[in-house]
Amino acid sequence: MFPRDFAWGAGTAAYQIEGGWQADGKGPSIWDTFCHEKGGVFEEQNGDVACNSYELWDKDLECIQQLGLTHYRLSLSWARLLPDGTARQVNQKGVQYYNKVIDDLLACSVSPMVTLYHFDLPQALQDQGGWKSAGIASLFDSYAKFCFQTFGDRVKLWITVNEPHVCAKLGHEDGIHAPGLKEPGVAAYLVGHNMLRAHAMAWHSYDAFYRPTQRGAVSLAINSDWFEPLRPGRKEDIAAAERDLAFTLGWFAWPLFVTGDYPEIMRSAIDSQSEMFGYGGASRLPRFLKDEPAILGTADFFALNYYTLRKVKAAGGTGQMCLKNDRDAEEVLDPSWSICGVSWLAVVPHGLRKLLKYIKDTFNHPAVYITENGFSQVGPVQIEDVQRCGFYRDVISEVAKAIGEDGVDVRGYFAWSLLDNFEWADGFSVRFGLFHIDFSDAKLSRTIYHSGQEYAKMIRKYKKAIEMSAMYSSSGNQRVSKRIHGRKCQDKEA
Ligand code: GBH
Repeated sequence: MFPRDFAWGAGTAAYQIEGGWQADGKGPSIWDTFCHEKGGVFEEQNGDVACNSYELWDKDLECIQQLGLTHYRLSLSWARLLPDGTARQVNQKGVQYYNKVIDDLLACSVSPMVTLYHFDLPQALQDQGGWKSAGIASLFDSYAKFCFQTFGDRVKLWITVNEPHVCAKLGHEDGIHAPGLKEPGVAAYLVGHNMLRAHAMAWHSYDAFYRPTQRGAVSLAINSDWFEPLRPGRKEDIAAAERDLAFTLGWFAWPLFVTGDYPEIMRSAIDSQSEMFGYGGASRLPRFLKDEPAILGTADFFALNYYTLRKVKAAGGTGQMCLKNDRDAEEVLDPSWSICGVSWLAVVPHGLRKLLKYIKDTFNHPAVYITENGFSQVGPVQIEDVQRCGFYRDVISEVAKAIGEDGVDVRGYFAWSLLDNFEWADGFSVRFGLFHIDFSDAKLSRTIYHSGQEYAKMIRKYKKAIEMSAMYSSSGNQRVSKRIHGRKCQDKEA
């Protein structure tokens, strides 16, 4: 079912794995500050050392090879490359580190997918207003150009910003992620807006200056659950599910893929709540300006982070002007779903297939990469993680159905995560890795979970099938080749 050149990957993010928080001239990021200020993270843990991938990259590479990945998704630490966030001063040691990572991957026939921003703004830029300030977009653009220039000869898949929704809401509304701001109902929309502007500027820079020679692709990673009405016959629940989709997926996908502006459902909900609360002035949801680079069409593929499904019913206001109140949807977990580790993560693999179909139908059949999907463990370590093995089998078969039966153009799947790592506000207590790390042991040795072996097995099986089909087609046996190739091949023949 999986097409030739399908990307089998796993992902990580700089702050979650690298450590070396002030090694070799790296500048501080907002996560360094957030963790060191205490109070925001489980047991006051921090990413000062994390998996120490800054020093143990060779070990990570062994893990990647052991899985047989074709792709590896990593993020660059902005403050490791540009300590004060600007290109005025480049940290060559940082450049060397990522050059080595990228070169080593390519030498092992693994393609890098590189995220420019995964939650870790240089503190120096936060001090100037961070993502709330309009000027951040051109600062990000300069950083992006620096990265395209430096690494783009070898990196062909780029993610500008990871999960703007999470940065906006958790970082600026709830205050549970860095920079820890709690400015409900206003800051998150502004931050999301500036992230879209930053992304679009970087995409236009790539398109004009780098694409002609580098020939890569650039997108922004959107996280979304799949939402279903709790009572499918009830109009108000259907509307609540639509609102939820608009406020998560639509918030970023509508501007990029549909209209160049936010979904109308979202704007009208926000504006009518503003009126209710007597909030004067301009809409809390900013408008894109005509004289700025266009947003529409600035995603070369759809990058989706999917974790779970929610059933939704109409909520009734919270009494406070905030995102939750604007969304006005109450999310319910079906008691029949098992919960893995964290409270928000119900195991519902079929939600991914439904979301993929929705993306195909709504956003004009884009190429899709599933840039994150995973399953966590909390409590006693289980190396024999039977449940997670089943999860990966199930979710990958849902992806196969999305491709084979629904005709979604899925180009790749990235498990989250390669390693157990620093899980943001949950510290090291929540483990998403395909490899286990004992963080109390100074060696930080990596041990494969059974689910890692299971994933490796699936990748091997895929590679075998591709190899066989190549053999058959070169010997002219079309019928067998057709069976192995699946839909893609039939399409080509038709
Ligand atoms: C991803 O976000 C991140 O990109 C990645 O860095 C992270 O390690 C991974 O997920 C696993 O969490 O705490 O109840 O307010 C996934 C999307 C959205 C899922 C926010 C958790 C928090 C719910 N996340 N959500 S709550």
